[in-house]
Amino acid sequence: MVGYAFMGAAHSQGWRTVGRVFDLPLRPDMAVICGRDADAVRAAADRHGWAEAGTDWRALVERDDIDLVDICTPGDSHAEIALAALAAGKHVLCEKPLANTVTEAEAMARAAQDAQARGQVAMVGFNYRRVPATALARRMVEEGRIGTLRHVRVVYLQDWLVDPQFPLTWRLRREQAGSGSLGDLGAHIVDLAQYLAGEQLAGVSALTETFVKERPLPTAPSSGLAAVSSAGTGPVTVDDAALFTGRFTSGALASFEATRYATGRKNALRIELNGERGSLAFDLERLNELEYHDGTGSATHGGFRRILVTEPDHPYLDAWWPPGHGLGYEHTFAHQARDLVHAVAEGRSPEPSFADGLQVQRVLAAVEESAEKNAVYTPIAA
Ligand code: SOE
Repeated sequence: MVGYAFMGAAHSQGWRTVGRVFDLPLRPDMAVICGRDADAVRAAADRHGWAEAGTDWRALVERDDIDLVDICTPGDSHAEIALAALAAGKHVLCEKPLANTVTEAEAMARAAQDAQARGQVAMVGFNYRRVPATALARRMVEEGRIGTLRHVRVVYLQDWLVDPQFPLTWRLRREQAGSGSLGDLGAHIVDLAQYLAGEQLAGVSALTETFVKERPLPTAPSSGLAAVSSAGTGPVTVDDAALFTGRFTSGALASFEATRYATGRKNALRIELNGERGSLAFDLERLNELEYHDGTGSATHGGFRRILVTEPDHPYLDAWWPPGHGLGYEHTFAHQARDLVHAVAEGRSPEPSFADGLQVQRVLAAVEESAEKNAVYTPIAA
C-alpha cells in the first residue's frame, strides 16, 4: 500500500477483513505500507496491521515479494505510482479519481491494457458500487425491473468546507487534487450513475463555483479533511461545488450535484433512477436499504417500498450475518478487495477497470469545459 491517511485506513480495514469473511482463491498478505513520514507510516503499519513500514514506494514496487500495489495517495501521484507498478509486473488498485487529468488517465488505461496481456489486473476504487444495496439496484436494472430508463438524479453532499477558516489543505489545491468537489465527490456519482444505468453519459452542461477563494495556509499535514492551525493565506484553485446535467447515450436525462457546502450534510449520497416500469432510490445514510417502486403494480396499493438489503441472496451478504444485521461504509472496502482478489485469481479485468476510470475522467473534463463556457452543452470525448 502507498499512502496511510483516510483511504489508507479504509483500504487496510478491507484487506484485514476480507480473508476472514469471504472464501478467497488467494490469501492477501498485508506486507508493506509506504509513506513519506517514517514515524507516521510506522505508526500506521502498527495500527492497521502491516508487517513492514517503508518510505520509498519506488523500491516497494520493484520488490519480487510484492504482487499487488494499492494506491491510497492524493491524485497527483496516482499516475506515477500506477505506471511504475504496472511496468514492474504488479496488479494495481488505485483510489478514485483515477488521475488528476485525462492525459494521465489515458496513459494509465493504456498501461493497464498492455499489462492485462501479461496477466496483470488493475481496478479503480469506486467503492460505492460495492454497497449491497447499490449492487442489488444494478441487478434489478439489468433484470428490467424499472424498464427503459428516463431519469437519474444524484447528489453527493458534504459540509466540511463551510468554515472559511478551514485551511488550504491538499484537497483545495489543483496541482495536488486535480479538482475539488468535482473529482472527489462528483467522480463517485458519475461512476455510480453510469454503473447503475448500464450506459455512459454522452454530454453535460455544468456550473461550478469556488465560494471561498482564499484560505489560511495549514502548518501541519492532514488527510485533507481535518482543520489545522495556520500562518498566512493562499488561493483556492479548485471548485467548491459542481452542478451539472447530463444526457445518456440512450437519451435518458440526469442531474448531478457535488458540494462541500451543503451545511449539515456530512456524507449524503443519494441517487434515484426513474424508468418506464418503476423506480429505485438509494441513500448512503440508510445504506442497508433500497427503495423500489414497481410501476406495473396497482396504484391503489402501490408506492415505494423499502427493501432491507440483508438477505443471504443479496450481493455480498451470504458471507456476513443473518438477515436484518446490517453493514456499514467500511464493508464496501472488504467487498472491493474480495472482487479484486477473484479477478487476480481468474486473470480477468476487474470492474471498474482503468478504462472505466478514464471514461469518468473524460466526464469530469467535459464538466469543467462546460462550466468554463457557462454551462454550454459539452459532448464527452470518446
Ligand atoms: C472526502 O470527500 C471523502 O473522503 C472522499 O474522498 C471519499 O472518496 C468518500 O468516500 C468519502 O469522502
